[in-house]
Amino acid sequence: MKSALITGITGQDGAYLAKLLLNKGYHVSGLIARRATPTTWRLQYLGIANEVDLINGDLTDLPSIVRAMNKAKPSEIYNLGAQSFVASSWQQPVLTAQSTGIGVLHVLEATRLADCAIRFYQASSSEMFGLVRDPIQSEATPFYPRSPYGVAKLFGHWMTVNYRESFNMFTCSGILFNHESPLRGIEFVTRKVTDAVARIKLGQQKDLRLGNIDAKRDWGYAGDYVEAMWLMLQQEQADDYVVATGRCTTVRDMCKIAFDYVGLNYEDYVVIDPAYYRPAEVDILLGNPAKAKKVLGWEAKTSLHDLIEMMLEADLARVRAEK
Ligand code: NAP
Ligand code: G4F
Repeated sequence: MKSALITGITGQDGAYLAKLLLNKGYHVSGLIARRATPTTWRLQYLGIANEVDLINGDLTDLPSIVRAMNKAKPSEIYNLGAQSFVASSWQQPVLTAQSTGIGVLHVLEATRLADCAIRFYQASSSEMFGLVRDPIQSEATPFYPRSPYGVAKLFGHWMTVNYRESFNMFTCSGILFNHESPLRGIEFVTRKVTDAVARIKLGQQKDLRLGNIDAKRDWGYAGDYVEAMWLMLQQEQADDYVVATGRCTTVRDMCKIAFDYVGLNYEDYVVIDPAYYRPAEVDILLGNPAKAKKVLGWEAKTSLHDLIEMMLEADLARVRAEK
């Protein structure tokens, strides 16, 4: 039986990936950081909380990762754990550098110490393109990060490449563009919008305060994207891949899709609040997933309309259940 260790198993992608791997017959372990309140709600939502082995540890604590590796004995490791909210990375740059950047090195080192044959996946990010150097970003596009988060991800990305080239390890970096789902954290813009639209529709909220609604993102569905992660580790050669839909939309138009779905006009509810502007913005991200399609046979299946509808239905159900 194949065995996988997932860091960040309590996050959006960790939960979907755990479900995918369980369905493929893997034994799945996950590194879980100690928190004061439970963090397994996503695993419960997907009905898999009792099917995975949760091992205590923290990305900033190398010995805990070494212990987790010894316990899980994985053939594949997926490093998804990170401080992943870009806006927070200006408020907590050191914590972000330690978990999102140095944390990658900890997991790579723990892998090298345990067994160089273990296959390693790193959750890299389109945020590394930042102030974009090409209108459509591919694996060949130079990086120009615009946030402490982007800088930390870039460190993790190059460490992943370096361990492949230095130690001949099977290390892959997935450069994933934004991907969302009903399990997305509430502070990210798509989920902030779908939660607010549900609350406004059901009479529990009056308006929706947003920052830069002219920003453009290439949004896909997390359930599609975890398949690309798994496919990368099943190839003969380790490599890096852009994972994206190849289409981008403004935050404004994404809001319109969400409000239209419940029969409301977004212009009546959206209030621009400069408190949500970022010190340095990434104005546009648009990925070219041609290599992932050619080599992995992967392509995004879910349209932005279908994704927003899926998220809205889940948020409408949640808000109704709160009543
Ligand atoms: P997420 O929902 O924010 O999940 C992050 C996970 O990391 C959570 O399980 C969190 O644990 C864990 N974590 C944070 N700090 C940790 C630490 N010090 N030690 C151990 N675990 C820690 O993020 P996501 O959307 O699933 O994204 C997964 C990965 O892909 C992240 O690395 C993210 O940066 C990257 N990424 C995401 C996207 C996207 O659009 N979603 C795009 C590109 C790259 P708690 O539950 O305890 O907080
Ligand atoms: O949803 P966001 O916070 O996602 P962002 O910053 O693009 O980062 C996400 O995608 C990255 C991949 O490119 C991941 F690596 C990262 O971990 C994360 O998952 O913001 C999207 C856009 C930004 O331009 C932001 O300025 O929406 C704009 N925005 C406008 N008003 C807002 C808001 N974002 C948030 N979170 N909240 C607002 O009120």
